[in-house]
Amino acid sequence: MMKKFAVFSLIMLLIAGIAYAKDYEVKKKAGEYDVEIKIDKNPPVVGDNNITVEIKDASGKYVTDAKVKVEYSMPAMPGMPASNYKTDTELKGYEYKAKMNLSMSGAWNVAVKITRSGKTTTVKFNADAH
Ligand SMILES: [Cu+2]
Repeated sequence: MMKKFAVFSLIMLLIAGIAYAKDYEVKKKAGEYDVEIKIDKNPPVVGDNNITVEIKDASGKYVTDAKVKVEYSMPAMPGMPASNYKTDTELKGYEYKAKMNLSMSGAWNVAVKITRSGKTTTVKFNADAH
């Protein structure tokens, strides 16, 4: 009985693992929010990447009245000045969507800025573009 359950769990984990592998995902707690960020390319690519942000408040409800911006940058490196980009997101249902154009391969610093009632909460993560 236990063994069967263990095998079943392992299979479910494998399926979940495969399902998760398709998007680049970042889940973070930021202030009072649970933020889930997905990039449709995994790994992110040089060129256009679609980024989706989902925000839930402390009670688990989707937040749809925030202003969400995505900033992405790469520090200066030999032969390349620092690059800084900023884009607004558009709310579709409960997902904030934007397009990120990564101009070169390497490590990008991404900051998702959530502004609501005059207060800004930032979620930072790295995206390694290939
Ligand atoms: Cu660079």
